[in-house]
Amino acid sequence: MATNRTFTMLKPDSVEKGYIGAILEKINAAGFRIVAMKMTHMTNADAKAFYAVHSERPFYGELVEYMTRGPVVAAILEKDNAVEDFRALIGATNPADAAEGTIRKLYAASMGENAVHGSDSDENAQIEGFFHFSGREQF
Ligand code: FUP
Repeated sequence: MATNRTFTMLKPDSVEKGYIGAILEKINAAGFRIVAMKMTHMTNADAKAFYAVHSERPFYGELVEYMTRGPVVAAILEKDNAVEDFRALIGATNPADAAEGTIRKLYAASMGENAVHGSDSDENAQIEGFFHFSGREQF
């Protein structure tokens, strides 16, 4: 499996506010190829599993509630240095700390509702990609 890939979700707030097109434009303009993409509404069990690493954190319940309140757009993206470059494109977790021009600076409301997800390692990109897409959807 190629490691020049990352996984993203345009989170429920982005979908609700009509930002899907604008965010995909930023992703395309930054040179990412969209390998796979779907709109999907995560169940409670899905969100709990996806964010299991945060299960002991105080914000876990709110995070699961937010991520299940509406559909997300899940996608696998390809580019040299995809994980790091995509993290740079989206900006800091808290939009108040995000650099000018980043997706979170432009489109995120708060730390809790921060518009987009980006994998934090090649290993997690692969795990998260397979969470949402079968192998044959990842060409
Ligand atoms: P990121 O990798 O930037 O998406 O951020 P994390 O994996 O650290 O956190 C995952 C999600 O948990 C964030 F997108 C938002 C939420 N979160 C909070 O709501 N409060 C926090 O203090 C940290 C994260």
